Amino acid sequence: MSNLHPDLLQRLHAAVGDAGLVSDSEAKAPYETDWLKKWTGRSSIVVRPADTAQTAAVMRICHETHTPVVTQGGNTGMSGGATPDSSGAQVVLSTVRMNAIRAVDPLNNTLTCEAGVLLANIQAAAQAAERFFPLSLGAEGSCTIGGNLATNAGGIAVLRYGNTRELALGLEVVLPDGRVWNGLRALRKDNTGYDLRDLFIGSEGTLGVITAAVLKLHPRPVARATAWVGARDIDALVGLLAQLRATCGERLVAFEMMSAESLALILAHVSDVRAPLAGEHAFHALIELADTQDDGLAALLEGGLGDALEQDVVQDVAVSVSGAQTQAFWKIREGISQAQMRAGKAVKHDIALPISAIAAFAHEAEAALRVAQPDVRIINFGHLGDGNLHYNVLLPLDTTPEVLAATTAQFNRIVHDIVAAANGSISAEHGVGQLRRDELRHYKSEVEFDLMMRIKQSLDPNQIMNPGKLI
Ligand code: FAD
Ligand code: 2HG
Ligand code: ZN
Repeated sequence: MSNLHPDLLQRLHAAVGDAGLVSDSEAKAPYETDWLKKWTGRSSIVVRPADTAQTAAVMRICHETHTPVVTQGGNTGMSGGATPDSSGAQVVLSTVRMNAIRAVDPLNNTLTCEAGVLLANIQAAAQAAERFFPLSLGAEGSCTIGGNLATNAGGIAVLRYGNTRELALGLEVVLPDGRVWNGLRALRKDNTGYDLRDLFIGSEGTLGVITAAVLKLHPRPVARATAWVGARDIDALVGLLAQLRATCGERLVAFEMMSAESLALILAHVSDVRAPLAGEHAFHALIELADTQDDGLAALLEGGLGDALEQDVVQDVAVSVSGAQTQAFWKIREGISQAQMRAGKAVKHDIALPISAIAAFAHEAEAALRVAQPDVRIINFGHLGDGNLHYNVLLPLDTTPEVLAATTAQFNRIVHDIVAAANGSISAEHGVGQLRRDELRHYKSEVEFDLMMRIKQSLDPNQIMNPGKLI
């Protein structure tokens, strides 16, 4: 702890007590490595405030002592945003102890909670009140709502309900200097000036610490119909998506896509999963409809997919006939991150494009990558319904850090240039973090970057919030 300001430890201890400090190296270790095991840093100390007042006290101290702070929720992020650097000078501020659901208001359809509440616990609290909180992602048992807000997480139901941003009404934020902004308003309309809430959503811990939020609840769907389909190419799936949107409207909740190579990877590396269709197909989709009443939802899906089969848009369809089969389909989809970790080192691209540009992108990117490396292993999957592809490239497990860095730089340029030319985004849902920080600088216009820098400078003049990330 040699880099610590002389009286920092004593002041932090006074602010959060014994239960709020982790200083032992072994106990700190889990906070210093990310879920992917891609980044490892070294913190000076881990601080775990119990509430907003303690968070404010910690931030005041860090502001006064110019101590850098890395906020961490569930540590499931995929861009290295919550990992401290290797200097040993950064404090990790963990929100794990701020885990209270403060209120559920079924009449207003809102839930107010602290930032460290696990996403799965919010879903359960909504369900207990006969309501529905639609944010859903593979890490929902470990990620926190604070992390979801800070990354503006997407997941599998964006098509119907939007990103985390669309699910938040109000925020409470501790600013870098320790002041508390109480924006915990449970309003659907509030045009009282600049939208500070939306500034903090997606700011990845670089502008302040989100300590609490008011979330929107939705009516609870009671009917669900799920299917797995196989198609010849991604173009066909884009066509099917348009057809199902037209016929199913708001009832189409999820349209997830994966290539044959992605499916093969999951089948090889995840236990207790089976191929959902008998034949071979170049592309697969997992499709789900849901509604608050069951007025023939399964028939609607079967009808739509039957038409697609007849028109030869898709070549095979399995409509789930039981809860167990539905779960089995989703287990395949949710195994993809684990499978990639087990099989190799992934160069991850988290891109968004207009859905109409997806097929052309996939063809162009594959051709360009194959010119660079003929046997390249493309793991193309993602949230096709939102135009969000995880267009990853898998390298062997024994790839050295030097080769990984060089290949990442080369493949980033190829993939991101094609994305930029189509007016897409190089950072769709996982956040920029440290993974895409330099890429962001490369692709943001001078004007956009300048505006971001001015915002950062005015909120965090001492540059203590998550240095080295995002900006
Ligand atoms: P962390 O990893 O702890 O932090 C992420 C970022 O948010 C960091 O920059 C951190 O500094 C900041 N932060 C955290 N809490 C706060 C706070 N209270 N105030 C201010 N800043 C804060 N993401 C998707 O979008 N869609 C998916 O489908 C998806 N699937 C996933 C599947 C798996 C198996 C895994 C492991 C991850 C997946 N993710 C997905 C990524 C990840 O779960 C999300 O980014 C999630 O929102 C991170 O939440 P967290 O609490 O773990 O945040
Ligand atoms: C998903 O959609 C997640 O499954 C993880 O966003 C993506 O592993 C990845 O690259
Ligand atoms: Zn995703």
